[in-house]
Amino acid sequence: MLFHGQNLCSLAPLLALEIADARYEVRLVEMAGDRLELRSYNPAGTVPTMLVGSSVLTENLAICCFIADSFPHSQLLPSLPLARAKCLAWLSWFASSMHIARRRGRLPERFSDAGDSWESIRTKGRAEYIAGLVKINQHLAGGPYMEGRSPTVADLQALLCYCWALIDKYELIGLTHYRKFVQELVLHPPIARVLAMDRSPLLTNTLAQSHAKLPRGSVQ
Ligand SMILES: N[C@@H](CCC(=O)N[C@@H](CS)C(=O)NCC(=O)O)C(=O)O
Repeated sequence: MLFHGQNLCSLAPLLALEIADARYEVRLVEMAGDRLELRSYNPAGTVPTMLVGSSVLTENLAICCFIADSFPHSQLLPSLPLARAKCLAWLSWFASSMHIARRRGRLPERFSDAGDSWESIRTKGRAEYIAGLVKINQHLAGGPYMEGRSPTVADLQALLCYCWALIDKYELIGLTHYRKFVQELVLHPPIARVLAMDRSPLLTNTLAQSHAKLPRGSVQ
């Protein structure tokens, strides 16, 4: 079972489960609430958190790799060592750079107790996020995907970051390769199903709405 928060970073493993055609349950977490059930498994109360038998798995990178390795037919992680390492390099970069830049832009109080530094933390976080979007756009010029000829977990992270860019109202004009990549990915039926469940802004301006039916994973 996967604990997921709407339009949060748990979107990436949720997409991976649906693409892999896995049987799974998803527990939608109200992040503004007490998250008691989630905290009983993961005291930090963060998503994604995944229950695998009697084990509790945390950390986006680890969960995405676990899903990819559990369903090799999905090809969500390349099997050749170099391609796999490049994919992992992207995952690591997303986790340590993009996710943190977004947090600095939205929650500067997590980085300093000094209120007079928050505006500066926020501004720098947003600048780093937009620089990251530009880097992804440039990389995708050599597309069609972040790595290889079929979607991998690195592409799910790129999709997530575009979703956040829409939510956080970044200026996306000029990111033509990135936009084309997103418009193509959201047409994949498993991706469209999950985005519909999440009421994702990624669907608003795309053709993917017509592909969107609820995912097979039961939502509780
Ligand atoms: N290092 C963790 C970070 C997980 C994380 O912070 N998730 C956010 C949502 S994107 C969360 O649950 N935030 C709630 C909180 O920090 O209270 C990972 O990569 O999975």
